[in-house]
Formats: sequence, structure tokens, C-alpha cells
Amino acid sequence: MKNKTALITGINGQDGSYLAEFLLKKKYEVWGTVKRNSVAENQTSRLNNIFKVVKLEYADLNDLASLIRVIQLSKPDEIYNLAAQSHVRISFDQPIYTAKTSGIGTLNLLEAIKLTDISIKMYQASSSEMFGNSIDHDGFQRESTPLNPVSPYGCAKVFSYNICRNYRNAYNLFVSNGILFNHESPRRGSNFVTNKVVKTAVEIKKGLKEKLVLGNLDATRDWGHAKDYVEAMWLMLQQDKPGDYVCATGVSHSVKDLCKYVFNKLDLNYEDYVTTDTKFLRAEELHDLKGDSSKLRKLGWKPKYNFESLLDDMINYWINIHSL
Ligand code: NAP
Ligand code: F7E
Repeated sequence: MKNKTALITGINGQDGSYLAEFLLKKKYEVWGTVKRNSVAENQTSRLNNIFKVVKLEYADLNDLASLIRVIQLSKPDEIYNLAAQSHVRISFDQPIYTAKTSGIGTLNLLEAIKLTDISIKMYQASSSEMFGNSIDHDGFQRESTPLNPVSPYGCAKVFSYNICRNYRNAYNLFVSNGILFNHESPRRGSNFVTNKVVKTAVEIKKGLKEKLVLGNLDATRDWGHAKDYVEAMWLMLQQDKPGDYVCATGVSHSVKDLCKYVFNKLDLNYEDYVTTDTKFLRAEELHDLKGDSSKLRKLGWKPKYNFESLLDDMINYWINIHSL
């Protein structure tokens, strides 16, 4: 039987790079899109291990023609739509760009599939940010929890989620939404809170920095490891029917807990180093996230990492970088 072909939009992002490695191990032919950047060298740094074996093409979610071109060229069995303006606080600075890329961009991709080959299976990177501050009585968010987004990013992702369901029903496309809760790794952008805390704490330990300045320390998040979560993306597309699935660890911690754990591991007291600045607050805050992923677990998914082993992986990465 012919090996499968996958196309990953946003392949050079955190999840795209891990998903590409995972699919290559499963013998897929892997194609990916990158968008034009003036500094080409840094752009593919997360793909260093696999640069020679993945096929990269320029495309932008805002450019329908580029999406059609790359689909016609790669002829994928599966498309993983991971491209997005994915930073929630920055979505308040660039709301229109975020809505275009993380919202309308998904519609462009659905149209590209509809115009080329409706047998392609598509994964949509939906997000727990879509729930906003909706919480079920037992303290969890799940597939049935009302969507009540509190950021331009969350609003754009709700549009994408809904338009995927609409195309699934209207045109019989195989489109599945993974409603993923926060997932992190050493490859996480360093302006997301986990990597910012770990990187700066290690720099403080090495005497390279004196302070860590954060925003809301009381927010809680359900943090998992990106390596576990890309397996869930693949699993969703191996089902007979498309569907929507929450992916989460089911355990949440506050930003303060995160600081405490990371600084303790480095034999430091976070209270001596962490200060706050309102510039890191959002115009509207999402306070608490904790996901119930029972539906996905029935397909056989189970995370290997927990909060502590995720952070240990990130701490070890930054310690090794700084000892080079
Ligand atoms: P990421 O590291 O920010 O990667 C996003 C990717 O999208 C990058 O490759 C980026 O390219 C690309 N991109 C941005 N704008 C684009 C455009 N207009 N056209 C084409 N490509 C574009 O994000 P991630 O953490 O890997 O997340 C992957 C997806 O899952 C995103 O859709 C995100 O919103 C969603 N998600 C993430 C989480 C999480 O906790 N990580 C949770 C739920 C959902 P450049 O790097 O060149 O800008
Ligand atoms: O913030 C608080 C902040 O930016 C987490 C994206 O992948 O997950 C991610 O969105 C929490 C928030 O992630 C700082 O207020 C405090 O409560 O790491 P974050 P996020 O906003 O939850 C969802 C599921 C996605 O889909 C998104 O794409 O940490 N926080 N102080 C801070 N956050 C940042 N970034 N920087 C701070 O200084």
C-alpha cells in the first residue's frame, strides 16, 4: 500500500515541528507550508532535525491561490491546519490580522479543499481559548461547554471551529476539530508564559538576569506536553467519522504554582525574583482552564507527560543551552 501524504500548515511552529517528526516515523511523506520572512535562517530552526526530509513550500492562509497551489502540488491524504496568529495577548494588538489569519484563513483552506479534492481529511487546530470563562458545574470544560470567547484570538478560533462543522455537514468534508488545551515544550515560543518562566529562571540561576516580570499570576491553565498532543491530532484523523475532541491533561495549576515549581527546582525562591507589570495583562482575562478529555481517551489517547515532567524537560533544555 502507498505511504500516506500529509500537508501541515505552520510546520515550522511548535506543534508543526513535532507533528512532522511523528508522521515521518509513521512513514508519511510530509509537506509543510512556511510563510515568507525576511530572516529565512531562523524561520526553520525547529525543523533542523528533519529539514532534509520534509518538503517545504511557501504559502499563507490569507492567500487562497497559494493554498490551492500547494494542495495541487502535494496531493495530500491529510491536511493539518496548524497555522495561526497564536498569541492571545498579541491578538488584542492585532485583532484584524488575527481574525483574518486564525479565522478567515481556515475558510480559505476549506475552500481550497472543496475546489481541489473533497476526499482530503482535515484537522483544525481549535483551542480551549474558545470557552472563555464558561465552566461546567464540576469545574471542567468539555465538548458540550458553551463557547464564550474573551479575546480576538478566541473569537477567530470560534469562527474556524464553526465553519469547519458547517463544511463537514454541508459538503460532507472529513474535518475534525481538536479542542486543545495549553501544550508546551522546549520549542514553545519564549513569549508564552511557561517558556518565559523557565528560560528566565535558568538565566537568573546563571547570573545572566536579575528579575522575571509577569502579568496575572492567579490565572490557572491545564498544561500538557506538545509531543503528546500531536499524537491526538493524528488519532482524530484515523477515525471512520470526523468529530470534535477536547485534548487536555485534566489537571490545572496557577502561574504562581508554575513559578514556584521552576524556581524550587533551581534552588531559588520565586518570591525573591518575580515582579508584575500591567503591560502583560490582557484587556479581558480568561481566568481558569481545566479540560475533560474523556471522549478522546476512549479512542486510546493518554498523555505520557504531566505538569512536573513537562517542566523538567523544559528546564533541562534551557540548562543545556546555557552550558554550551
Ligand atoms: P506557533 O508555534 O505560534 O505556530 C504557528 C505557525 O503558524 C507558525 O509556523 C507560523 O509561521 C504560522 N503562521 C502564522 N501566520 C500564518 C499565516 N498567515 N499563514 C501561514 N502560516 C502562518 O503555534 P503552536 O503552538 O504550534 O500551535 C499550533 C496551532 O494550534 C495554532 O493554530 C494555535 O492557535 C493552535 N493551538 C495551540 C495551542 C497551544 O497551547 N500551543 C492550544 C490550542 C490551539 P511563523 O513562525 O513564520 O510566523
Ligand atoms: O498565557 C498568564 C496569562 O500566553 C497563559 C496559546 O497557545 O494557549 C495559549 O494561550 C497564562 C495567561 O497562553 C504572563 O495571562 C502571566 O493567563 O502562555 P500564555 P494562553 O494565553 O493561555 C491557548 C490554549 C491557545 O490556543 C493559544 O494559542 O499566563 N501570564 N504573565 C502570562 N502570559 C504571558 N504570555 N506572558 C506573561 O508575562
